[in-house]
Amino acid sequence: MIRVALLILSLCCTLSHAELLVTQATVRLLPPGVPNTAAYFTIENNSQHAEFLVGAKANFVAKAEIHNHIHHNGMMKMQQQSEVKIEAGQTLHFAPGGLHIMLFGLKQPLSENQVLDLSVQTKSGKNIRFKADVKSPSIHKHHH
Ligand SMILES: [Cu+2]
Repeated sequence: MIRVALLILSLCCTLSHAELLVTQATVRLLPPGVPNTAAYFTIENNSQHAEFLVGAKANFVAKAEIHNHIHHNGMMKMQQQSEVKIEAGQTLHFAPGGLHIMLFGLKQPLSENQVLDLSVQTKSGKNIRFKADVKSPSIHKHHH
């Protein structure tokens, strides 16, 4: 009886306190025929230690990479990131003009409000799966 109660208790708390929590995930909707797009989200590190994002996956594209925008000779350029550090307790925003998941080679056209499955991988071996809504870009533009 006690063991069952403990099991339920531990299950509930594991689920409600995800160590790495992804929220507000979106994939940018681009005009038909544009093969590449990007995903944005907020990620919270609720653990007691730093985590490193080392990769991304999405089965609706040929390839997904973690990118950031850097200033180079007065120009904005995108660069693939081999790892992105998230400090313990830190919330990191993947947003237009900064960090993003670059999505190369869409396998099928996207439509507004479609829900897509994505995941990010950490150096510690975690695979964090999340859902992203397809949204038209609003105020900010993301140049490629
Ligand atoms: Cu990019």
